[in-house]
Amino acid sequence: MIIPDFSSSVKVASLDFKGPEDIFVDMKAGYVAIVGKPNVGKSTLLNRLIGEKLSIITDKPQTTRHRILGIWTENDNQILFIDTPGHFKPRNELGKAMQVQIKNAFEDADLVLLIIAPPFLTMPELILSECKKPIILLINKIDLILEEELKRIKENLVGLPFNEVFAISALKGDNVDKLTPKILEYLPDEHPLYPEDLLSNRSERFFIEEIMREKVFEEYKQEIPYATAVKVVNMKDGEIDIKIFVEKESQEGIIIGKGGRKLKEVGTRARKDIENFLGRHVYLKTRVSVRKKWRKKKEEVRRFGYYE
Ligand SMILES: Nc1nc2c(ncn2[C@@H]2O[C@H](COP(=O)(O)OP(=O)(O)OP(=O)(O)O)[C@@H](O)[C@H]2O)c(=O)[nH]1
Ligand SMILES: [Mg+2]
Repeated sequence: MIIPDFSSSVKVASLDFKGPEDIFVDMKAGYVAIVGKPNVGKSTLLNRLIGEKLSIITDKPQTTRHRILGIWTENDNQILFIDTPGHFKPRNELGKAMQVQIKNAFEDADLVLLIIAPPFLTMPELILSECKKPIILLINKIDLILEEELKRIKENLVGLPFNEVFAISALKGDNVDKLTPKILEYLPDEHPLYPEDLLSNRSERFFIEEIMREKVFEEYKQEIPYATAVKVVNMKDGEIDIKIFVEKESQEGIIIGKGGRKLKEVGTRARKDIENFLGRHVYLKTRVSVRKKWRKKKEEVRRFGYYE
């Protein structure tokens, strides 16, 4: 990762230099955490703000498991959006790790975007009590909310500690363009922290694993997506070895399907998206492996990279 060194340009400007606060007076940069319950549209919003698919999106809750940085840069201003897992009560070590990611995102953030959306239009009390940063409330999925209902929701917000409220549709784009100018008002005077052409700090490997996980979430039902973790075990000369980990032998069978047909189908769909993402052809080799009750074991959860 390259972080630009601005020290030489500061020296050039030293004739008019009055104090440290003058240095970056025309520049804004900072971290903005996107938080809310599962499935409210956090990742959809991140992707729309950045204009690229960085975070995977499915119609199932608890899709996102990591903090995912999306870098927005315009006219020397930089917003570092952090997509987070949904806020829920954890039932295993994976769930706990996901909740730690939210806590860390809060700590890093200069501003929080708290999203609510139907059918979860109640306030996530826990987030409100834990968050000490300015909060912009986003009422998402307005394409699914009747005008009357929206009016009622807004009336119920009186007295709650929000700095701003926007009603948006992350999916359709309604009002999303109004967010960035408002967000910049809450960020410190600071120079860009990342090169302006960078969109994320995540590796190719990470995105490949996430694309495969998205296909697993889309293709399998019930407990299977949740019991699955994906790792790229090798990447060389256009050949990618991927391992899909599950918790039980019975799940291994379901993933593979009769005669290996299901896994082949999932692999093909993942390969197409991976090729699209990388902009080149790849050969994908996918295997399935059992890691008994990995979600209950802190060490396993850590090994899969969910504690960062
Ligand atoms: N109708 C409608 N659907 C939306 C909107 N925003 C997101 N969705 C849908 O809501 C579902 C969940 O979206 P995600 O972006 O994955 O939600 P999330 O909050 O990141 O979910 P987790 O990662 O599981 O916490 C997907 O099916 C999206 O297409 C919206 O503005 N309108
Ligand atoms: Mg998400």
